[in-house]
Amino acid sequence: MRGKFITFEGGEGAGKSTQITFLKETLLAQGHRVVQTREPGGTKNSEILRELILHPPERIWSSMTELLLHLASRHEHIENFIEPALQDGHWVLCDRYIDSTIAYQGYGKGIDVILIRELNALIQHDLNPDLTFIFDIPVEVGLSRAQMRGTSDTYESMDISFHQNLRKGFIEIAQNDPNRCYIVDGSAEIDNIRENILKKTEQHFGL
Ligand code: Z5A
Repeated sequence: MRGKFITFEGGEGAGKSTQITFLKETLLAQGHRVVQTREPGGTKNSEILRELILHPPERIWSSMTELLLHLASRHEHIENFIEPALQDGHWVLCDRYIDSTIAYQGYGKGIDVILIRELNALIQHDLNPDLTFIFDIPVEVGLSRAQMRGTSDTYESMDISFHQNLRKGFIEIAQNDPNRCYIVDGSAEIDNIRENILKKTEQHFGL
């Protein structure tokens, strides 16, 4: 049987990586086959693109180049990891996917969202997530969590209005697709978020 595809989305430091690991462990303990992955990245080739995107060697990418690099990374990831894993019956839990492209390159960098969706359709085909958790958190809280990690990338150094636009973008994406997207309060206690996500997953898939 084909596996399920769940994505985790949101701004910086919202707690996605923490929760994706919890959900993976719970699903594995329930006897499901589960793989965890991320974008940009997820395959050896895509991880090389990730490094280029997040740490440009010379100066920041033009917005269009950056968009195309994200799409190239996704195409590799879908063809060589996500789609084969789903066909093999694995649940695929993915840290970021198309909604990040709409939020970061569209709402954040100002590229036309319709154009992004059209270009993405060329490489994504019909592979839409079955369920998406969108983590919402005040920008200052998320950024301070991310900064405490001590590493920085091209997005974390953008100004506050960029991050506010992202937050707005993610909320609008969720509101426009309520059957797929579920908003998670990223500022809640870690254990509460974990229970909430598990409950929603069980409800959504009738587990
Ligand atoms: N990007 C893009 O522009 N376009 C695209 O199409 C795609 C991506 C796919 C990837 O970075 C970047 O690529 C991303 C968007 C862009 N922007 N950036 N930067 P990334 O994957 O390396 O970074 P990230 O996704 O933002 O990860 P993050 O900053 O690590 O955030 P997180 O995974 O959501 O959070 P976390 O690591 O689980 O938690 C952060 C810290 O907070 C950590 O110390 C936790 O212990 C703590 N934490 C977590 N939850 C809580 C709660 N509930 N309370 C208190 N503390 C907590």
